[in-house]
Amino acid sequence: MLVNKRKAIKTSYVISIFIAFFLFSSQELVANTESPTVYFINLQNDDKTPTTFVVQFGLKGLGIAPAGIQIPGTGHHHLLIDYPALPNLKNPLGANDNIKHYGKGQTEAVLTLPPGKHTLQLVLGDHEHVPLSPPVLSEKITIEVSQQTK
Ligand SMILES: [Cu+2]
Repeated sequence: MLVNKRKAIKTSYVISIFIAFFLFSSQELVANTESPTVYFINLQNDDKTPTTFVVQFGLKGLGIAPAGIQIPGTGHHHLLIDYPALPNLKNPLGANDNIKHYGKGQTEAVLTLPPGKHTLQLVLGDHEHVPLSPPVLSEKITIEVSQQTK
């Protein structure tokens, strides 16, 4: 009888370890499946900036790799400046005044923009500059740039 009781305790102990392990691993799963996010660290919507200013790029849930280097779960930053809507997210992003590539893996940039309102949005692209699928886009923010006063 005592042996059976001990066996029952041992079994329930083993079961609770399994349950704890299962709970732990399912929490890990939740953490890993949280969708990646890209965001501006030092700017938010309606901020005012001088004509030359620093923009810091934040990224959660993915890594940064330079353009041309293919590592799963990584990409590099692209900044859309005054881009009317969204570029075609299936093709490599172009490079012009409205789309800046940070293909060395930069996580910040110094911008100089003319006074007035401008929109900024981050897009993470893969080693070939193609936006990730599903897309990893920041909020599109509007900033007001004004001439520095001395
Ligand atoms: Cu690129």
